[in-house]
Amino acid sequence: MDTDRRRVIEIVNLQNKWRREQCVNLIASESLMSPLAERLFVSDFEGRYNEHSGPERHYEGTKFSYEIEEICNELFRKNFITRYADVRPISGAIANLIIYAALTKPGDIIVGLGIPNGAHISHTRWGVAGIRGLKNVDVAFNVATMNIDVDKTVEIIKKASPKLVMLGASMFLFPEPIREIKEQINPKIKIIYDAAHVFGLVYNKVFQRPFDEGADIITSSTHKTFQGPQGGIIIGNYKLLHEDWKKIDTAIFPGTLSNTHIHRFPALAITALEMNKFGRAYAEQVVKNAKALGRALFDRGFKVLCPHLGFTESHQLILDVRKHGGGQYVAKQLARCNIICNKMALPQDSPHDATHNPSGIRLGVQELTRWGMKEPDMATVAEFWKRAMIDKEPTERIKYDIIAFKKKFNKILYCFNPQKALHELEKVG
Ligand code: DSN
Repeated sequence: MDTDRRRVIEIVNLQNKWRREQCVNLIASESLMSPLAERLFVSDFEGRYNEHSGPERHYEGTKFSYEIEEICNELFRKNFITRYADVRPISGAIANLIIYAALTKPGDIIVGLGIPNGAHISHTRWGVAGIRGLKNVDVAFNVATMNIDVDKTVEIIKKASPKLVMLGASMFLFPEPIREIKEQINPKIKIIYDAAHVFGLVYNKVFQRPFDEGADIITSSTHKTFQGPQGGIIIGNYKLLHEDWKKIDTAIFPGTLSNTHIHRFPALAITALEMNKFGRAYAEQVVKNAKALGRALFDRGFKVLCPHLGFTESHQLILDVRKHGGGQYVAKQLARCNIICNKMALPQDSPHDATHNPSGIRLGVQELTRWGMKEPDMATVAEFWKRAMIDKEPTERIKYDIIAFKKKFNKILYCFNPQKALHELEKVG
């Protein structure tokens, strides 16, 4: 028993030291909360319930739970200039399930990107869309631009008559043609924009403006480029009919969720407030860093997709690494050097290759940006890649240099001064 207890504590310490102090973290879906958000993540809210439909609450003891939830909702309503925001979904996939429960019936069709083109699993029959009994039809995808082919996709939508079009993706380099699609399809078909990967960029208005461009609803997680606690959110366009928002409210509770994990709301509110103050500079630097890393890897001989388009307009880069042994091999080899990233299926991969050793690697620079890295540091990261995958230097030597490199970046930026904020917290306490 004692051994297990010691090991649990040790594991947490090892994880903190390894991933925070010794690694170059490049997984595009991960995040790093600010010190203040992290400090507020654990509280009494952790063990409490606050089930409700609209204002009708089913438990007592919820006056502060209600207030913190409303502070969060209001921060997002203000940012997206709408009456409709709900932070209760506990993840991005659950946010999508809620939309399906509210706005579709089993047997309905949805159109999405499709797994080979980078769709999130929850937009497909293999994920929560399948649990709702939906059938997914894929858009037409232009591999040269890594984006949706509008004309062919409009044809597909007209033929399939879907209830919803699910935009947004897990492989997400460029703004999607929301406006062009919206203008050409039946206005009754709702466009849902799953912003999960780019939410921190969208929130700070450096990627695309989904509502201005015609999306009816945004679903998202709150923990990728928006570097808050893990969770989900649904935001409605101000033009959405109130009766549709009511259906979503009912689909949240009692439809899909019981408890809503209240303890994440203080951290979520702090992250939104930090984004309001520092987010624009952060988001702009994320995109600059992604482009700089793309250029630096390309110049060192790596096949980074879309050089003719500046590689990316988001936090992500996609590399075709077939000549280096495939995505699975490369990701594992880099991990031996403490460079953490993930394999990625590319549109041309067969289903077998996609799940075993796909052609691609996906990178995201949001965490490196948060640690204060800028464009010249991206060249250093690319050099580590080259040493690992082209020069094939011993992994231990590269790891040693990466640990030394990471030591220079030991403060989380684009957030409230933690000492000052925590001091204030003690006074408030
Ligand atoms: N599957 C995650 C990713 O894109 O990494 C998102 O849920």
